[in-house]
Amino acid sequence: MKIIILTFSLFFTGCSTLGFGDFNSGSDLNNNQSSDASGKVPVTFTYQPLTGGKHQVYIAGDFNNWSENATVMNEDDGIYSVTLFLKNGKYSYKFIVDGKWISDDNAKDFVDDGYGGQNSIVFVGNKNDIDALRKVSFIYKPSKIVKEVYLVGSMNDWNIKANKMVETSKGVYEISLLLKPGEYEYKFNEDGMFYITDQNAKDFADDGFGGKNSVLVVDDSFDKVTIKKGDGIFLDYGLATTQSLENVNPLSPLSIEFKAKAHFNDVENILLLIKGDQDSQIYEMDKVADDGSYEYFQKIISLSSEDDEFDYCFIYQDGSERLYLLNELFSMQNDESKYFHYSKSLVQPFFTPDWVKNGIIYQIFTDRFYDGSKDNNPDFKEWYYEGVNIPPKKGRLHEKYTEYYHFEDDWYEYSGLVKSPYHYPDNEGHQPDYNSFYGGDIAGIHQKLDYLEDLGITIIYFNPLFESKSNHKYDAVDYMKLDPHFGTDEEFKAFVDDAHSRGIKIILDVAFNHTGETFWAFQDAMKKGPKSKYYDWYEWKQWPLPDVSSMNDYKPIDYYECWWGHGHMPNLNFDFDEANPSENSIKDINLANPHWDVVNYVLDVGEYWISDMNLDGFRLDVPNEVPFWFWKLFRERIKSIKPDAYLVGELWSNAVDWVNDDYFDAVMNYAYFKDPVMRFFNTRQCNAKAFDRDLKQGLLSYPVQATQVMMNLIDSHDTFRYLETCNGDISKLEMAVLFQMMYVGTPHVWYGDEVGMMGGHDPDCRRPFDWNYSQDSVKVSLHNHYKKLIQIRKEHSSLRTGAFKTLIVDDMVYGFERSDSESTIKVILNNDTKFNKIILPSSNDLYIDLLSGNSFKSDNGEIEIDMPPMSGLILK
Ligand SMILES: [Ca+2]
Ligand SMILES: [Ca+2]
Ligand SMILES: [Ca+2]
Ligand SMILES: [Ca+2]
Repeated sequence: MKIIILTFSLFFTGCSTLGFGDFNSGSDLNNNQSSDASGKVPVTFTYQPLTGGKHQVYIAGDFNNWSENATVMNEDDGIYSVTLFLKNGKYSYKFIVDGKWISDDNAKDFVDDGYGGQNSIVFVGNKNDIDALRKVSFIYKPSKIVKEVYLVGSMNDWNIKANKMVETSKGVYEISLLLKPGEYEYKFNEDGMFYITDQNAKDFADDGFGGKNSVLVVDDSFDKVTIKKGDGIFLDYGLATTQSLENVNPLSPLSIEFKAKAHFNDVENILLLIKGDQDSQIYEMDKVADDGSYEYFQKIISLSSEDDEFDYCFIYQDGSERLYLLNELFSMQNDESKYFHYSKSLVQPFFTPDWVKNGIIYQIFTDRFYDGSKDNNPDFKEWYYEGVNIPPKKGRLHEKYTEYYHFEDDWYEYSGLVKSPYHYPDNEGHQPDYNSFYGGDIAGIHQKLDYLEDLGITIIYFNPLFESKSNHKYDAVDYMKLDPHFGTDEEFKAFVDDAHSRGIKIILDVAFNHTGETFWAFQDAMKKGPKSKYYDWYEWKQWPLPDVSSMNDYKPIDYYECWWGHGHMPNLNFDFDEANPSENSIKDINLANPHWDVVNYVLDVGEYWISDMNLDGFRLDVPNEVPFWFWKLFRERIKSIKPDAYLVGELWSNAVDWVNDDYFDAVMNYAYFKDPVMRFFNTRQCNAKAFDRDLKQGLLSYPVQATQVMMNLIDSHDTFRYLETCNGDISKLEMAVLFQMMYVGTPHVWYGDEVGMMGGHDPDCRRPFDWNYSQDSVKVSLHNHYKKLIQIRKEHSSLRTGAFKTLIVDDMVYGFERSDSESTIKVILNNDTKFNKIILPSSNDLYIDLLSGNSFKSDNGEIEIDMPPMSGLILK
């Protein structure tokens, strides 16, 4: 057990991280010893077994190529040790005790070992020196003409837009980065679409998709960049100099947030200078957070009128020097003519909907939630099912390219979702099944509205509802038609009205990159060819199409642009001048040649669902595959009809380019919610420190009003179910949900997670809802856990829109605080397999745990709590 003591007096202003553990110096690494002629110093590693008797102990690490048996540790008086001669540097290692790999608990630092555990780290020499950033340059010469090139890799969490390379000479792209020593995997990305391996790399690794990542080891051979506070030297590398939401963000018409960032530990403070008509005001900015790479400063200024205008700049101070952040440049000289200018017309306010800040989202895949009406179940009589609604003869499978659309009579029979018994064998198994239907519908969801309301849901997010051939409906026959097997327009409108009357809003998933092959415009083009009015709604490469039945290697993408090569999802042509995918990267509509028939039609589709069907927002499918300029028009149209509509993009990595007043209110928060949650709570590949760092990157990347409406999901229709990944360990899900309901951003529940549903790769994660859950006490208890946490969130505005502050990052213990003028709540999560004792200084005499109802009394100004493994506290 570990004792974790919380000392409030040690907080910085705003967010900070603290963690105290009982670190004993077991393996005593004396780094002050003099080095020998080869520059190596002796380093002694020690291991003390927990149990007596003889053991076989080895050490494996970077220094011996992780050999299992090269370096033996010898026993003396029950302690095993070995002394190695190592050059200055950073080394990972583990002990191997009787064949078992274990980390050295007494190490000063740890790193994920990639297998769910941790390697211990030893620094030989000066840690700051070893860990100093290095200047690393990347060069890439594309083999064809491209518009943009990005460096994408582990250095930027595979964020596609983080590091754009600059064309330094014709056809040659370069970028220099400051990187910590370590190993990085990366690729180059052309035009936001094509990933290219750097063939000039010294090493390669499998990329998990059948290709190779390039590998770069950043070590002593790269130039060191030392960052120091108080030395009068500034590092402005990588800091933005243009006016954007990242540095000026109106929180309300009269309250303007200014933000600036500096490299970690580089500057003493940052000032905000506001130049008025007569005199200038200088404000010291508050340091509000750091993420290990940067420090973030903030100052909120109140205006006297929303029409106020003024010039401003930021002043970085370090030692006796000042550095001015001016419009488009950093300068050691003050230059008033280059100040930024604030006016309400230049800095468009970006407001996100309050109902989303206060909401709980529930995502429904309609065919699989509840079958409320047998009358509308699919009978496959539509023209597009002709020839694909006949089962193969007994004992046979379908030929390639043929499908069998069918109905499953048994709601709980989902084996076909893993392996279709009807499909042509592909590779070793059978293809999964997107063509089987269970009959779920709007009537069913309407009948279960009480269930959702009781759970505490306030927003329903529907996967597409358009008439479509498949069960997932991402292949629309008609964007303006509700699938008749889901219900009639009247049924749907009545459902929406009833939901609204209960305070439940509705958002719809829309896929505008591609239609179905059954879509009327595509059908017309297929029938009439280039003579069709709609032929150019798509991008053709060859016409006519071949006779598929006589081909063995038909690839639709050789004939027309389609989504990821899927011929039944042809891509719409938004821009006459540019082909898919390069039409997507254009932001300025003046640089595009819009296909107005397509554009206006799709805008009308948005209007239809938001107006005629009275919905409240959209989830935008693959928005990075549709032009930026289109989304700007889309936002304008939708917000002109419903100013508080919610627009949320499906973007899996950092999406700062998209989250602003031009495009989306938020994104599905895979990058800064789901991924860290999986690593900390589910696969347990990271500790609280890394978890906190990943969360902070999200909180600090986006404006606060966007972080409050991020769709914080644990699962979706595109992922394995959380419980599948952790083999049904409910306690791991309970911990994640506890965190989710207390954290910044709108909690999202994928239908059925709340009753412990399992399921792997889609479509297996889309199994029919388990309505038998009520007969299983474990599932009922999980359901109640969700319900209780949702209630607690609803009762405390601090959990929805309050400030966030980290309290504890200690190995697997994580604690944070949410606060506003109404309440302060401390959440402590012992995500550990052992007991931990938490000691809180008691500013309160009494804390109540809102989850269990237990109270904790102060004793001598402290409150001591023994936390069982895998448990959480919500202290008020
Ligand atoms: Ca400095
Ligand atoms: Ca039905
Ligand atoms: Ca085009
Ligand atoms: Ca596209």
